[in-house]
Amino acid sequence: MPRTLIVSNRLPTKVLRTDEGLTFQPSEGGLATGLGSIYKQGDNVWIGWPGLFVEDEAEEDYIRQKIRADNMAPVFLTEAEIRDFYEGFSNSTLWPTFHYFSEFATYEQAHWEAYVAVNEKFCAAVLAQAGPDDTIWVQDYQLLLLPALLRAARPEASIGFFLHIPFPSHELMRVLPWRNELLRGMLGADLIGFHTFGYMRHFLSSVAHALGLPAQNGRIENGNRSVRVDAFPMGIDYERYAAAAASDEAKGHEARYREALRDTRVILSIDRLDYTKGIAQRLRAFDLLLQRYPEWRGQVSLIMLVVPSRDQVPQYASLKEEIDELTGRINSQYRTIDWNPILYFYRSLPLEELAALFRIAEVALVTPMRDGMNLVAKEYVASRLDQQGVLILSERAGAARELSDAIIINPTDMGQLAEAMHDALVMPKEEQIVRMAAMQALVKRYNVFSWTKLFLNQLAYTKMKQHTLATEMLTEEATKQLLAAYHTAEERLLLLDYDGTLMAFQADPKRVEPDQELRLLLRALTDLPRTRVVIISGRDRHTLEKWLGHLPVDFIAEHGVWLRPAGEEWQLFQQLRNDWMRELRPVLELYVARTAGSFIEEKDYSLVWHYRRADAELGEVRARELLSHLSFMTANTELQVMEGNKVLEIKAAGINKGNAAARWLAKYPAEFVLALGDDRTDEDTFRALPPEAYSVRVGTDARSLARFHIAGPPEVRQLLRQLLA
Ligand code: GDG
Repeated sequence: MPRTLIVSNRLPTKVLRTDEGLTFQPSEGGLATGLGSIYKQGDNVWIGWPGLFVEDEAEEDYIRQKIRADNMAPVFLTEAEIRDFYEGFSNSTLWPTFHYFSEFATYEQAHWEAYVAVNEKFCAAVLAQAGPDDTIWVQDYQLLLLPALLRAARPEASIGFFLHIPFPSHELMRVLPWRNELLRGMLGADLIGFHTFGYMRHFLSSVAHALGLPAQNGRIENGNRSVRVDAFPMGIDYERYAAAAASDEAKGHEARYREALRDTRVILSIDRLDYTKGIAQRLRAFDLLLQRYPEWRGQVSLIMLVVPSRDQVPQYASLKEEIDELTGRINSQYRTIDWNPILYFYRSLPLEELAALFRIAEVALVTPMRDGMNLVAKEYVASRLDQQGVLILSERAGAARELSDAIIINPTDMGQLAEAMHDALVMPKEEQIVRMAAMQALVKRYNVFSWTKLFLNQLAYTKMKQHTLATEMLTEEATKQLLAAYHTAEERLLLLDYDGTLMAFQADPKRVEPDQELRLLLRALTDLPRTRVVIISGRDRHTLEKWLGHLPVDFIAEHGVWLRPAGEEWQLFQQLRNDWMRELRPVLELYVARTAGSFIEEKDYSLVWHYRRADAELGEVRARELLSHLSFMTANTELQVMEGNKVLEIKAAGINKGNAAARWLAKYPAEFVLALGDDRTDEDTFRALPPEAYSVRVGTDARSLARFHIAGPPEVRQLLRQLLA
């Protein structure tokens, strides 16, 4: 029975060292709740760090045993690993970079090495548990390398990855010396999830720029696997927050607060201490509110809960000082004997007190500079049982993509933020209710349980799709069968595509002249008895003739426009026209003018626009544009537009390698047929072949009509050499 394994840096339980020894506290984080129903089931397990340094093996064993009953398995980190992997690379390199605070990022080789080592450590811990068909769901930025490490060891496993923080623009990503390794690490997964479409777009763009892998419809072709990328905005356990807000305990706390505050109105903010949260900016905006609208003095208090975090890191310590100082200044400036502008708490509170704060706050300020999602915004919404209250939300929190009924602000625009607070305080109740009701419906429906289900279902679906679309690898065993069929056959036909199959791609298509090795190989193949070797290519006949004409091979050129059996003259497949070129060439020229690096190739009966050398992303965009432009211009004509590998080709409809291959087979029937090709145009060949033919797709994209696939031109040559043996 396949299992589901959850892997995250921290376990959903906190182990603390107290005077009474080690204590275990279940964590109430959103993720722990959301995945609770998954990891606690059957043999499933959650693997992660228990969150403290453990001195000896006896303690390790104790922890391991204690949490095993709750379906958890620990990964222990040394003090050096905590420093270099956790505080170092994770929190001082990735965290600032991914949140657009590059100026705070450090680039320490030693931290990187620790990051690699700890990801390997996690990999070993997962492998100790995982079977070949298990589903493994890796969480967050501390484990970006883990999917690929797992993939190498468990090629068949279903691996999901979810990033809880933003994925930044490639302009930030590219600053990291280890960007390619990080991206490749993530691509080990079958499904990669982000909170928003924006993060997903940034990721796809990074992958295209840094690794040169294109994506279509959120699918990246990576090696022999296609990786799905999608947005899964994480939700909360709505009922839990609604119930907490409705509890007698919360009501009791609220009554006490109300008594102390009398009729002062409350604006609330809750964050972990972090420079990404915009805490200081928020304080300045509150100061501005009191300056611009003196009538609020004595009337409104900001309750600011800051949860201690990472205070060993220098930036966090100085941020703490800044907040202390600002709060002190504002309070001392405006305070009266019976009113405090800011009620500042630097600690964490139990859930019921949090619920009481949510209840009492007429306005919630969630104004981070950057935030992957921000669950506090959703928790506030779930806690507003009377449907009143106003959420002020930063446009740079992932939550803003969903909660469009909040007052959305730019957190650096202090004036806008001050006005938003004023507007919120004077917003009519009816409007508050309309907005809050809409947000509640959304937060309730897209909750953390539906998030979990959606991700895991999508992962299962992605895996299933991979299986149904993928061709089988041409294994040693399959090669043996192929060779046996080849040796016993009376007549043998080899249909060989040229570019990408016999020769690797070059930036300049004119540079792909056959090398000595290939010429000798083809010569030897044509010397074989009862064997026809056909070069079936999209290239023009002149080039093929120049490069290979001296060999006794057959040619199918321009995707089947021209045919030439060895030793004979070129023949047209059928009568064709090319007067359309005059009209369409200027269109292609327009795209060349607009797309540096692209160019036109003119053949006898077709026109090709090449964009391999253009900027990867721009090339893809222009190709889409040109395709729709051309489909409009070629509607109701005899022409068709074909997409190849970084090319678009316009040619007569009905001319394709498949029709040419079929004709060839009719004329020269063979018992053994081997067809090798690497792109979409070769799929026509594969489709035209009888089922027993050996069709082999070359290259990293394994989705094909071919029966088998093989890695690349070197493997193709090796296979062909085996025919000579
Ligand atoms: C990452 C991303 C993304 C806070 N103070 C207290 C307390 N909390 C709880 C809140 C909330 C959680 O902590 C913080 O929510 P975040 O959304 O900031 O989550 P993180 O895990 O820190 O951050 C973030 C998230 O992952 C999920 O993908 O939204 O963008 O950075 O649940 O209520 N809880 C209690 N006392 C407190 O004093 N009990």
